[in-house]
Amino acid sequence: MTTATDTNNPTAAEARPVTVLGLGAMGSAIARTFLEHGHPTTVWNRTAAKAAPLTDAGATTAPTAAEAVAASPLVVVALLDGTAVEQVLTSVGTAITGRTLVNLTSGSPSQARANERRARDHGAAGYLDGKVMGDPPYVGTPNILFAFSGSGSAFAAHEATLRELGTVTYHGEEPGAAAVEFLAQVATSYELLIGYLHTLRLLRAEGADLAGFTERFGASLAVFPALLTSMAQAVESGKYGPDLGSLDVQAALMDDLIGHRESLGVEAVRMREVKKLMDRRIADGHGDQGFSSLFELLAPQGAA
Ligand code: FVH
Repeated sequence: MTTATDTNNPTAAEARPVTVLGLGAMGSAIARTFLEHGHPTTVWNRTAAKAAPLTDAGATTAPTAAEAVAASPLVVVALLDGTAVEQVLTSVGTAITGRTLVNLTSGSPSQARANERRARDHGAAGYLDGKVMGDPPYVGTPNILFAFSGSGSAFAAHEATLRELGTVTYHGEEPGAAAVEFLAQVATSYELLIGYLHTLRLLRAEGADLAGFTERFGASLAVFPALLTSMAQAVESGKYGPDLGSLDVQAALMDDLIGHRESLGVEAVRMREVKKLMDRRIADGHGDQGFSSLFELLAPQGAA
C-alpha cells in the first residue's frame, strides 16, 4: 500500500487534461484543484448552471457527459451515489474507451466491482475506485484522505495527478478494496461517536462539565493505537490475554455502568448488548480472557 508524501507539489504531475463529472460540493472542489494545478479541465454536471463558477475559473463545460469524457485521458466522477454513477456511465457508453475512469462516489465494494466490469466492458484503459474521507474545503491539502484500489497501471500512470487532491493511499488491484477500507473506517467512527454522544447525555444528566471531560477523554485516546494493535494481534492469533482486565472483572463493572445510566434515564442498549456477550463468553469458560475475546462471538450468522 502506498501512502502519500507530498500532496502539494504542482510540478509533481504534468498538466495533462482532466475531466470531472459531477459538480456538487466534492466535484467542484476537485475540478477547482485541477485548474489550480494547471490541468486543462473539462466539466459536466446534470444541472448545467452549476458549471458556471468553474467556467469562470477556466474550465471547459461539455454539453453531455459523453463529450466531457471524450475530452481527457483521465475522467474523475464525483456524483451523489451508485445510482447516479450507473445512469451517467450508461449515458457515456463507449466514450470511455481508452480512458482511465476514477470513481470517487461513495459506495459499496460490490458497486465498485460492478463499475470496474462496466468500465472494462466499454474499453476503458483502467478503472480506479476511490473513497474520500474528508470534506470538500480540504481538497488540495493533506487534510483529506483519498483511498484508491483497482488497476495498478492506471494508478501508476495518474498517481501524481491524484496526489494533487490530498493524502493518497493505494489498496491494491482488487477494485472493491478501497470501499472495504472506507466502510470499515466510517463504521468504526460511527460506533465510537454514538457512544460518545450517549456519554455526553450521561454527563449532562449528572451536571458534569462536558468540555473538561472531552479534553481528558481526548488525551486518553493516545493509548488506543497500541491497544487496537494488541487486539488485532489477539484476534489473528486466537490467543486472548486479559486486555482491559479479565471478563470476570469487566462484567461486574458493566452491571454498575448499566445501572448508573438507566437510573438517570439514559438508554444503555449497546451496553446491554456488550454485557450479554461478556456473560456468554464467561459461561463458555473464558472469564479469564479479555475484551478482544468477544470477537469469537461475533461470527457472521451461518459462518463456519
Ligand atoms: N460532501 C462531503 O463532505 C462528502 C465527503 C466525503 C465524500 N462524499 C461523497 O462524495 C460524493 C459527492 O458528494 P457531494 O457532497 O459532492 O454531493 P452533492 O453536493 O449532493 O452533489 C451530488 C452530485 O451528483 C449529481 N447527481 C445526483 N444524482 C444524479 C443523477 N441521477 N444523474 C446525474 N448526476 C446526479 C448532482 O447533480 P445535480 O443535482 O447538480 O444536477 C451533483 O453534481 C458522494 O458520493 C458523497 O458521499 C462527500
